[in-house]
Amino acid sequence: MNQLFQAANKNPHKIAIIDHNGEYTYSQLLQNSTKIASHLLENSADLNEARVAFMVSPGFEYVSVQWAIWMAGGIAVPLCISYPFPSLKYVLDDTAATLVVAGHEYQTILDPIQNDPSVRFLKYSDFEEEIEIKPLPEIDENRGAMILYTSGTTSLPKGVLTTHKTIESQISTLVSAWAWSESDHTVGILPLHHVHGIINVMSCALWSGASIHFLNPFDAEKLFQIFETGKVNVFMAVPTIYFKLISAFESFSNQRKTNLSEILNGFRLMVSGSAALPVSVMETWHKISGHYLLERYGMTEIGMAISNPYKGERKAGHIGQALPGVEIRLVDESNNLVASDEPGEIQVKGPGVFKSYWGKPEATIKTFTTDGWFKTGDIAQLVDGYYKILGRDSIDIIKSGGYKISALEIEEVLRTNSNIKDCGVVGIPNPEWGELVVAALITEKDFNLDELTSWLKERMPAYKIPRKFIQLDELPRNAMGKVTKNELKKHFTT
Ligand code: MCA
Ligand code: AMP
Repeated sequence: MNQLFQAANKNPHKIAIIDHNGEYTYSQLLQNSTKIASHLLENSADLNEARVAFMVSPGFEYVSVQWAIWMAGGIAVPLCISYPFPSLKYVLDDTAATLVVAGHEYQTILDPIQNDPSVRFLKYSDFEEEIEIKPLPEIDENRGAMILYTSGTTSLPKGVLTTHKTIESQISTLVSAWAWSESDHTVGILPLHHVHGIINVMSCALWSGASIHFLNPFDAEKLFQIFETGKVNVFMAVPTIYFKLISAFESFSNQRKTNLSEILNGFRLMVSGSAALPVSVMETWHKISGHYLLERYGMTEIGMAISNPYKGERKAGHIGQALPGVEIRLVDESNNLVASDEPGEIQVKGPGVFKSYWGKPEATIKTFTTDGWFKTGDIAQLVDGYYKILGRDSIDIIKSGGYKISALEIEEVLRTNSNIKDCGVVGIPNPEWGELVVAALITEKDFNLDELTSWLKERMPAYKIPRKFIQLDELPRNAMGKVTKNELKKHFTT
């Protein structure tokens, strides 16, 4: 990640990060990261791709630890700060993380692994101790750098391994396509265990010598107050956040609305992605801010692949064209190219594509064609030179609040409840969340649904928990006995 650190060196006195503790320059960031790298290295010269899981506050602490892991030759495994322990444990076990870093807010939840002999457990406060700065290892750009977890068509999330080179390519492509510069000032509100928050917002800003103001957790009122300081000029979010911002904006006084609209109008760039941007949201946001949101398309496995133009027409309901350096093709079920106006699966090739699913060689092989195209599972059509997403090939993948959620994963957890005999989870359209996760249950007779949500909260993050439950006598099935999810969805719309 040398280019990222070199860029930081160019602007030593510039403010890199603003968070709940204060402001930090690029020089402070580099110094702190180097010091933490020495702590991580301890007696070794190179972490040699050891997985370092870290659960620290979004802001200066997060970036310092992430950069330190990269400097010391480890693979960064960011843990979601809202996960309950079983979800964290899954990631720790799956990556076989040998180092775990905990910010002080997260020490209690990680308590159960403090005495695990296979793990070196470090508190963020340990890094405050003085240490002799150690020489940093030379890191080949093809070495592993990060593992992010993504849900898919299998029941358990898969770790997506990217290299230093992949990440640099993902960042530099966006920096140039969206004209990032050191005069930019953005806000970090997205979770830092996914590409959108890590690459598109945080790393692009830092690569460019810009400033990033972290706000955690997301809060529409607090975000508008940051906008009202007049410093922000670049903003990126998922459609749900734009929906929430519109609702908040509508409750403001006319004077505040006028003032905010003027401020928003002065932004250089506003981007939406991670899920389909409803045309109505795009239009309402345009009325508020004067901006047509730049919608783009990406995936954990590929970074960003398709984008509406920075300069040029941004089409509502469309994701744009291939980004420079990214090859895109649309194919049918036999991997043959479709006719130019026909729908097909998006397949991607390019330097931003991930290396492998961590520890899952068969899944990795299955997700690429024999000639090296990554199969996204998203169906699109090229309409007047702009790609348009039509849907996904699997009904078991749900997008809610910008998060990708596996229906199968939730079903598997539900089935471990002794009162649930069977279940079916689906996503139903919802204007705020994109899709809402809902579940049909076949339960024991006296089962009390009220306690189910708190039971689930101990087992999965809030965003995966079904928001509606219905009880059925049986699930709709086809002749083969498979649950027909399209039929099941109808039970929630009536
Ligand atoms: C939370 N709640 C929900 C959901 N999530 N209700 C329905 N559906 C959901 N999905 C409920 C909570 O349980 C709670 O309810 C209430 O909403 C507030 O919860 P909270 O967690 O505070 O929600 P929030 O902070 O308002 O969260 C909304 C959010 C968040 C900020 C939009 O979902 C978010 O950060 N999404 C971004 C995800 C993301 O970055 N995805 C990128 C991955 P109660 O009060 O009743 O308990 S995709 C990616 O990286 C690719 C590469 C790409 O293309 O970008
Ligand atoms: P994730 O695996 O969490 O990285 O989510 C990637 C998925 O999000 C893609 O495969 C798409 O299904 C979806 N996605 C991302 N951007 C968009 C977009 N602009 N429009 C529609 N779907 C999108």
